[in-house]
Amino acid sequence: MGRFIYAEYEDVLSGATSDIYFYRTLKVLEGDGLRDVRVHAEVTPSSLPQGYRWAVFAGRREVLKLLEGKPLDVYAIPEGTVFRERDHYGTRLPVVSIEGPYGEFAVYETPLLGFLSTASGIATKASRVKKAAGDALVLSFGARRTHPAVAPFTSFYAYVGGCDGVSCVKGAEFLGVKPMGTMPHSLMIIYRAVKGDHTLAWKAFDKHVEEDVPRIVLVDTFWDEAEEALRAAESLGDRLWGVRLDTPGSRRGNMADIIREVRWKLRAMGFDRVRIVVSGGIDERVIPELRRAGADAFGVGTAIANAPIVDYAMDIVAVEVEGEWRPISKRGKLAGRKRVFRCWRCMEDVVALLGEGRPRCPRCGAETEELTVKVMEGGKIIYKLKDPGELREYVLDQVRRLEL
Ligand code: PCP
Repeated sequence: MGRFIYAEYEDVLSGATSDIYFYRTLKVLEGDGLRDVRVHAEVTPSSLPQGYRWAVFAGRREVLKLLEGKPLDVYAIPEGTVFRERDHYGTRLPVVSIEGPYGEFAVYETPLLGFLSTASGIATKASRVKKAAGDALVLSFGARRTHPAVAPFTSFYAYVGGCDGVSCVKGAEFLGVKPMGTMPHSLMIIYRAVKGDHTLAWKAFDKHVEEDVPRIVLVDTFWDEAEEALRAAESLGDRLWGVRLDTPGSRRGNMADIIREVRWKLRAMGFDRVRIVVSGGIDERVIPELRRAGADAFGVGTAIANAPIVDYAMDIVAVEVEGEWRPISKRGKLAGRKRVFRCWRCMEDVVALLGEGRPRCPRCGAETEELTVKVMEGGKIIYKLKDPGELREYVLDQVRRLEL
């Protein structure tokens, strides 16, 4: 049957996932000895997903891996930076800029934009979900909702965006964290079929699974959630961390009321410390009401794994001719090499042309801080990549200060 239909690491690195018209462009330029014309190309957001006022810039580390070793200089804003599509004056933000012989990176425009648009989409959705959840736990359960080859990538950026944990084993490995999860309905069904009692699965989980794994048991497989939750609390006592509700769609009349009932029954019966984990169709819109109803944690799959992308475009905005950089761009784009500056007090950005002074914050007049940093010089990565935990904190710090 042969291998799965996906691109291997080497395929991406070789540019095999690129669009054919970049190869034809290279052929044309080579034909006229223009392959190594030095250009300055920038990546800017064309649009954010509908209703989004900001997005999380993500995927830069993959872009650096792609371009590493090529005679290129790369400038970019820090990964995890929360940004608006345009600065205070309406100029689109150059989140990444590449400078060097065009022939060295022409074919990488496709994978480069692919990395940035998907990672930013996932991280932004995760941060919106986490913002809605506040201090409630958000677990990324999306590995089954995306192509297995990118499940680790999806988990990585779900975590960077704000998820507190991921269920995907390989994703957790890339993150350097322990995978987190609960139990599937299949476990309950087997105990019911073979031993005649599905609640034995809770005991069996407690008996066989490592001590440091929180005991979160499923309480919606056969009976009413509130009844099963009480049984679980009585059955596992203090060893029970929480109960998971993944109520089937056909039974989800009013999920908030179901949670309220479970919460009340546990409270009335002296098990109020038992947490309620909810999964199935969860996103930032439904979380506030479920939180108010008593949910303590959320398992989120589809909403984050199939997050709408952040639509980026890459454009040449300057060409070096006889040793001089000439600003030039297509219609609709702004020519010239640029830098992004930010007033962290007002979370206001200003884009300036290279060589222009440091702008002042258009709101408070304070000096701004340059966000654009040189991250690659002559193909060598010159910037220490933040570890995922640090990145996550950087994202959450900014998101806490913004409205959804
Ligand atoms: C699914 C699984 C995922 C949840 C739902 C993600 O439950 O537990 O974590 O849902 P979402 O994509 O709507 O956000 P089931 O399909 O019932 O699977 P299982 O029995 O394995 O929990």
